[in-house]
Amino acid sequence: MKTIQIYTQPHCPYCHRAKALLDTKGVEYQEIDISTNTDKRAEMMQRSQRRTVPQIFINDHPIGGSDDLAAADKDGTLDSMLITTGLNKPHREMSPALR
Ligand SMILES: N[C@@H](CCC(=O)N[C@@H](CS)C(=O)NCC(=O)O)C(=O)O
Repeated sequence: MKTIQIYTQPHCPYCHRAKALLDTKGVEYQEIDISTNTDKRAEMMQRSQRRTVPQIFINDHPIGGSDDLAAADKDGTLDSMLITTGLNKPHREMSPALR
């Protein structure tokens, strides 16, 4: 399944910034709060080889943190990745009224 995953903690400004950027793209993402889940924290560190939040993955590909996501947005890499993966178009059931 094509997914965007973001590991976060509450009260983390970088996490809020990264999620706000993803929200501007209109994409859906899975948020994984590691604040109360040591298994998920270990999973994040193992996958990213980093210990800070947020950590973002697009189709299992490690993007990095909020600054990395912003840099990828600025240079166009993020948009290309979302288009290539088809993640820029969330599949939603069309309302019968619109069919
Ligand atoms: N440059 C990183 C900074 C991330 C960062 O500093 N996150 C804080 C929480 S807001 C953190 O994980 N601090 C714990 C630590 O530094 O070990 C980014 O853009 O994601």
